[in-house]
Amino acid sequence: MFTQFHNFMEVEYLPVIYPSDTQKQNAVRLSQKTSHAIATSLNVVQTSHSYGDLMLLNRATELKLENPSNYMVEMAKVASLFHISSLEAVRYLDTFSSMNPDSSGRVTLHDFLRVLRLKPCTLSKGIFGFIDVEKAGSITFRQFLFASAHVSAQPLFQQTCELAFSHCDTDGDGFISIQELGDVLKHTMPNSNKEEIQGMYILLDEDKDQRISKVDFLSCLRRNPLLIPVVAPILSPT
Ligand SMILES: [Ca+2]
Ligand SMILES: [Ca+2]
Repeated sequence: MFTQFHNFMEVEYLPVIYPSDTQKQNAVRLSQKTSHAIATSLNVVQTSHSYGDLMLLNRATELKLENPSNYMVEMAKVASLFHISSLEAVRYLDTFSSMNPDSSGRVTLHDFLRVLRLKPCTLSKGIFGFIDVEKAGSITFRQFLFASAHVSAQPLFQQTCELAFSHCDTDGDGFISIQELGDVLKHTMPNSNKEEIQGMYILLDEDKDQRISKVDFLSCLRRNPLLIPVVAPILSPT
């Protein structure tokens, strides 16, 4: 463009947008009205992309994912639906990226299970099926993010995680031993072998000090809320 002798451009002044009484109280509504006016003038669809999408795009590029634009999710909408921050969305992208998405940004059951240290069983396939709303046999980042954020946005999520910890720590010493974890997985993922239990143990031990504290446990579930049914079997009193 700058090698041309002449460049022509057109400037269109949009009408001034005045906030209504409601919009004076709510800046978000005013911004929606303004962005609608801009989108209409440009003859484009108004979307909910925000700076968070740029963060996701940049992270996808850093992670060398093919077609990084596959990982934009209209972050403003996601944030208002599930109250998650852009940083949390970027963390979910890091996890999703380790599931080896293909060039169209889709992840298979096999890679999903590998990263979450799950074995193929009724429960783990059910979790995947919960994300795979289109029943396509593979999931996108948007679906993974929506499902994870939906679970962690449940009002009782934090309380359920804390109860799950107490339930797992049967001897009450403040840590979950591999034996205690094995007892829980026996119910949720029957016939888990030593290696599979060890895999879940390593995943839950966030600070890698060879023991699962409550902090490890809660932090791992915050980052991987889809694991809650695996570590929280029946919490009702027996
Ligand atoms: Ca214990
Ligand atoms: Ca630990």
